[in-house]
Order: sequence, then structure tokens, then C-alpha cells
Amino acid sequence: AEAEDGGPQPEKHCGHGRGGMGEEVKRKEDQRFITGRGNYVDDIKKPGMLHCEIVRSPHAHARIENIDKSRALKVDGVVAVLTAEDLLEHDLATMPTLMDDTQDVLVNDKVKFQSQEVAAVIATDRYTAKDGAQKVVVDYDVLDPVIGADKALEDDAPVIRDDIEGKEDNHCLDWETGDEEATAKAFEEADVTVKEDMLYQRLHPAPIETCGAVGDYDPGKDKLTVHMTSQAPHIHRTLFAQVSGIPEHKIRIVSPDVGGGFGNKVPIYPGYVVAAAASYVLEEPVKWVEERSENIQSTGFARDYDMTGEIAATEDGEIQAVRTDVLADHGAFNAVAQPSKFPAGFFNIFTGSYDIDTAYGTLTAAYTNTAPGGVAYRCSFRVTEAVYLIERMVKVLADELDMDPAEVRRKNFIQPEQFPYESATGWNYDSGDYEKALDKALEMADYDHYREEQQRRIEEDADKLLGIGVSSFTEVVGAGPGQSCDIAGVEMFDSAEIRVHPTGNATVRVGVQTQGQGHETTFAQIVAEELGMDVDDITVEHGDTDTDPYGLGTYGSRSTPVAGAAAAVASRKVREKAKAIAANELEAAEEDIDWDRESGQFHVTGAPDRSISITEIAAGAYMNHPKSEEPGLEAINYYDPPEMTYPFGSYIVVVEVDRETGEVEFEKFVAVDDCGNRINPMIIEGQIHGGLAQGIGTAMLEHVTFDDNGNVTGGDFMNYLLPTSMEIPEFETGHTVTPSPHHPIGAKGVGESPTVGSPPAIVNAVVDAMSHGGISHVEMPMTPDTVWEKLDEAGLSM
Ligand code: MCN
Ligand code: CUN
Repeated sequence: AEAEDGGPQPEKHCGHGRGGMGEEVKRKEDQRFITGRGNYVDDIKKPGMLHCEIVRSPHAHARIENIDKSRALKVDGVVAVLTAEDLLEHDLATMPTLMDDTQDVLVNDKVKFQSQEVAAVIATDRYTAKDGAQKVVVDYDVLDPVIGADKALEDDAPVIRDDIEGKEDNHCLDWETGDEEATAKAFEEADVTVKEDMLYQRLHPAPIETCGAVGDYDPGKDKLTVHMTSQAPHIHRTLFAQVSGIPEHKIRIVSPDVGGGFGNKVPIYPGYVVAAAASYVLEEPVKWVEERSENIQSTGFARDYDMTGEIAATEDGEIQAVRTDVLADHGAFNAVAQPSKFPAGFFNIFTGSYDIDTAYGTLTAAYTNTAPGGVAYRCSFRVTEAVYLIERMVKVLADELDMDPAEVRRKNFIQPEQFPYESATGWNYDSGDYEKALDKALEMADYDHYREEQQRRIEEDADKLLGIGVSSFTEVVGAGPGQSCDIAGVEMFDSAEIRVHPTGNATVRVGVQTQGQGHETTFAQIVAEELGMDVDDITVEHGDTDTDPYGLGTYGSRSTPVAGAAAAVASRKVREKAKAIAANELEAAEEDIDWDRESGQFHVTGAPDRSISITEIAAGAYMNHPKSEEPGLEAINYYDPPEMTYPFGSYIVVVEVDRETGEVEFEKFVAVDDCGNRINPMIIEGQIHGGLAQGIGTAMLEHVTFDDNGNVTGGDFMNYLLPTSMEIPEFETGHTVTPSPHHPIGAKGVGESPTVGSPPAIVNAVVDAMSHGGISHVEMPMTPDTVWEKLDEAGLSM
């Protein structure tokens, strides 16, 4: 049975046994990963390869008065020391950020954040480069640092961006959405209004592999090859061409195996440019791989949204309006990784899963003396912040009205028949069934039981309080329609190319780049499903701009919604051609050939016995091709999505809060996700587990902090706390399936849902444990001391 759009129907096709849609195919890529045969940037070794170490500023705000290279150059094995002056000669001193700001590759005049790149030492090995770097003498004139967006906007704050002509303050941008007047009116007339301030703290994506690159300029071919940790090789090639003036066809970007990205590897960093520029200047390969602390201190951070949320509602809990105001810290450069027309990303989606008539949001962003931010971290372009805001506010409202938070949600959900649904801020939700997901989660969590248990503990004055947190989030992923979404001007389509070879197997090349999401498996499954091939007969390639079709890369959970669609459409093109070949082989008319999804065979209408497989057709395409067709069997598709997809879910978290220590323990963690039709349920579950762990890190542990001098005090893993297996509870996952109506296989993205959806569920749970004491909010990360203070404030501490 086919869905109307020709795609498979939800979940009905599990198990044609060929590894198509819905099958738990084991990850093809894991063979090399678990046997130590992965090939990461730092595994690349080239003859004559030099190594690069970057000299970084110890100060957050300082003018460079002099750089003395002489002692460094005397170190045996040091080949060169590069500064801004050297790069200026080649016109490589600055680079554009993804938001059209200009960032120094090496500081030309003024340092704007601690650990900013000041000079690069190139040497025969890494240790010599490091020795050399320690001998570069830089004289700084230290300036007052500006830390904190609020301080940055004070009248007498030192101006950070005096490189921008006429700039006399630290204001970066203003943004607004929705209807101010109508929202104000709704608030004036409402029975009940609630308001809460909340900080979504600065986070770091912290992939296991840090960023790195090997630049290799070949003067013979006049070609620059850069192996780099990139989530978006093609757009990086385009930007490299624009920065360097080297023609784009003379640049090859290869992103080999990538050890986690999580958004960290979307931007271009100075280190990449330095490695490439050094190779260009020295005509030898140059490797740069940063250390852990360099990764945390200088590559893009995420969040840092200081938000105020407000809800206007009726007495019985019907939400009438939402309002929010945000103060955003963008760091020293506006380098946020968002589609260029969305300075606040997709934060507009702060009306969440609810049918709300009117909404209004404003945002002010400031420059500060901190590393450029807003890169993204499993975030769907600021949806994380939006979901946190609305899901926290619904809990605040529920407490104000003394209603059950699950009931308040149920009362306000957009109903299934309202889709496609246009939100108050103008976003078009494709499909959803929020109540179904919530009901499933409530049942899995044994919600009523825990509510009773919670009450019992309060009555018995127990040492450990129980809290139950709910989050019914809506995500928006799959950027995006070229008309509204672009990165650095390039529309956000994506691509897939399929070549079926004469012996019946196929190579699939995609424009997205896996960093651990399992694309080599799931893209093969899409093609297997659509062509009736065996998944083992399909190889997926990605990450090489010389061979792969142009694509915008992997982030914003866009691979399935966009490149996944391209893979399905390209497969169907191949299928159409296969029909002509089948007709020729079976001596029938092309109109009389049907394809049977179940068996994967092409057969003559009404005569299932007269059938032929894709393998036989492949042979026919090369050995006996019909004269009406070109030989060969391949197709390519560049897919411009008509809309984004809106995955959703309901998460329920039960915590125990220790009244004596403020410690929080997870008692139960239920995650019900809906990402439309599912390609590989096992991979989805892995994505959910990983993302929930990161949500726990966010809620409980992680925060990039600074002192008043601009020193990064959370700049290593001693101080920036990641969750380990000790902090991660057992997850109970479930799913519902609400296909996307516009996606060729009805799939939505899922990679970011758990990180987006879980922090508010966790915070809601901890707040819930103390709400009978009048607590309405606890800031993240909810460390024991933070929680204990709240317990104490509520008179609940012991
Ligand atoms: N999938 C599926 N069925 C669906 C939807 C997705 O089987 N209906 C599968 C996909 O085929 C893919 C995986 O789930 O193998 C994730 O797909 P998708 O939601 O399309 O997300 P992307 O592949 O675009 O991955 C990006 C997303 C983001 S933005 C971050 S950040 C993140 C994440 O994925 N970074 C990760 N998950 C990560 N997982 C790992 N291991 N490493 C990272 O760096
Ligand atoms: Cu928002 S982090 Mo992912 O998009 O690479």
C-alpha cells in the first residue's frame, strides 16, 4: 500500500527484510568505528606535513602593541610565525562570519575575547610548534573587559567593536515578532497573568573530537585541499573561495569521519583558515588540531539568552497570549549560526504546541568580550530557548491556577484537525497530535501514582520530596525553503545522487555530512525502500566537495527533512527509468509495468509472474538499454523543501529532591517522540538517548562562566561539567507516528528533539517538588547548592 504521495505508509513496511524503512538495521559505519579504523582529521598524515599551534590572548580586551617573533623563530624546527601582518599581505587577515560580521583570523589590532587567536607558529612537529608558541612575545595594552550583556549596554561601557565605523556602543541587534498591541490588550483584559525571568545559560557543545584541519596547497595543480571537521563542507568551500580569492573549483573540502559536531562544527574558525593559509604560503601541508580547552574557550558557544516570559490566561487555564523579552549575549562578533534572515533563529516558535491567539516577542543582543556565540548546540536554531520559555511558563501558570500542568497543556493544545496550523507568529506547522503523545507519556510514567506519592511525602514531611515535570514540546526542523532560508546567501536545499552499477549495487552521495547520526545506514535504507534493493548493496558517501552534490550540511536536524527527501525523490527518478528498462526486458509497454513495494519487483500489470528485480534491471541499463533511453541508471535530486517539519513529543520526568543536600535524583524519565515516519527506530532511540543526556547536562551541570576580568572560569572539563553515566538514569522511550504531509516519505527530523524538549521537563520537575513552598523557578544548572537555596527559601530545607 502506498500513501497518496507515493511514499510508504507509517510503520506498515517494517520488514520486507531488505533493510528498508522502519527496520532496525545495524549501523554500517560502526564496523570501522568499533574496530578503531575510523579516519578523523587528526589521523591524516601527509608527507612533509607541518604542524600549527595558535598563540592566544590571555586577556579578554587588549590592544596589541607589538609582537616579537624572533625568539620563536630560533627554536629548532620552527618554520614560520604568522601574524595578522603576514596574512594581510595575502588578503587573508579577516573572514566573514555566518551572520555577515567580519572576524579577524589573527588579531590585527585589538583582542576582543580571552583565547582569541593572535599568532600561529608552524613547525615540523606539534611539540616544537608549542615550544615556539611559548616564545612569541606579545605586548598588550590591557583594556577594561565587558562581561555580561547587561553591563555591555550600560552607557559608560567600553566600546568593543570600534572596528565598525561609527560604532559607539555595544549594541548588536534588535529583533521583534508578533503583534505588540493585540498582545498588550490581551494582557490588560486577562483574568490571570504570570511572569518569570529565566536565564538559558551559556553552553558549549563539547564534541569528543575538537576542531581541526589539514590544509594542503598543491602548487603543481594550483589546488587547495582542506580536510576539516566540518558539518557543512560545501558552504565552507564557498566561504573559503570568497575569503581567499582562490576559485571555488580549485578548492576541495573533505570532512572525513567527524567525532561529534552538535553544532560546534558549523561555523568557520580562524584555525581552519590559518592551516589553509599557512599551507598556501609555505607550500607544504599544515595540520592544526586544537586542544580541549581551546575548543571550550574559543569556539562558538550556545544559548546565553536572558529571557522574561509572560502568559495571559483565563481563570480556567486557557492561554490567550504569550509575551517575551530577551537579552542576548552574542560575544565579540555576530557569528550566530542561523539562516541569515533569522537573527534570533527560529525563536519565533515560542507559542509552542498551543493554540494561542496572540503573541509578541522582542530581543536585544549585545557584544561582549567573550568568544562569539549562538553557534548552536543541538538546538534547531534557538528553538531550544523558545521551548524552554513556553514549557516553563505553562508550569508557572499551572501553579498559579493550582491546576495540573498536564491538564493545562491538554486544554491548550493545537488539535489534530487544525493542521496545517499557522501560529500567532506566522509559522506553518505541518502536522501534530499532541494529546496522543502526552497521553502515552502519562501512561508510561504512571503519572497518577506519582502524584499521589508526591502528596503522601508532603503530608508525611518526608526527607525527600518528589517532583513531576512535563514538557510537551514542538520542534521545527528541516531548514529550509530556499525562499526564506539561506546560509551566507546560499539557499538551504539539499541533494542526493544515486548511481546504480551494472552488477546491481549502488553508490549514493548526499550533500549532508554525518557526525555520528548514522547517515551511512539510514540514507541507504531510504534508497533500499524506494528501489527494492537490499540495504547491504548500497554505499553512502558524503563529506567530499569534489565528488558529492552541493548541499548545505547537517545541523538543525535537517538531513532527514531535506536530504532524506532528496534521496527519496532521486530513488523515484531511478524507479521511473527502471520501468522503461523493465518494459524492454519483459517485452511489455512501459505503462503496463508496476512496481511492488513489498517484493521490490517490477512486473507486468496483472501478471505478477512476469517480474524482474532491480538487479536485473541494472544489468539491462548497461548491457541492453532500450533505444528510447540513455544507457546507465542514475539520478540526482536537489530538494527545496516546501515547508519545514514539526516533530514533537512529551517528556515526563520524576525527581527526588533531597531536602538536606539539595541533590536531585531521577526516579523516572519518559520520552515519547513523534518524528513522523521512522527510518530506523534503533538509530532514533540512540539519538534520543544522547540528546536526553545532553538535556540533563544542560539542566543539571553545564555553564560556561567568566570572572570580571573576562577569564573563562568554565573553560576545561574540570570546571565545565559534562554528565557521565553516573548522572544518566534509565530512559523509557516511546513513540507516536504523525507523518509529515509534505515530505516524500512522511519523515520529520529528530536529532535535536531530546535536547530541545528535556531541559524544561527536568526544571519543571525540580520546581514541582518545591511548588507547595511557593517556588516558581530554579535557574539552570540546578546544582545542589542552587537547589538547596531554593529549598531554604521555601522553608523546606533540613
Ligand atoms: N532518523 C530516522 N527517522 C526519522 C528521522 C531521523 O531514522 N524520521 C534518523 C536519520 O536518518 C539520522 C538520524 O535519525 O540517521 C538523525 O536524523 P535527523 O533528525 O535528520 O538529524 P541530522 O541527521 O540532520 O543530524 C543533526 C542533529 C543535530 S542538528 C545535532 S546538533 C546532533 C544530532 O543530530 N549532533 C549529533 N545528533 C547527533 N548525534 C551524534 N552521534 N553526533 C552528533 O554530533
Ligand atoms: Cu543547532 S546544533 Mo545542530 O544544528 O548542528
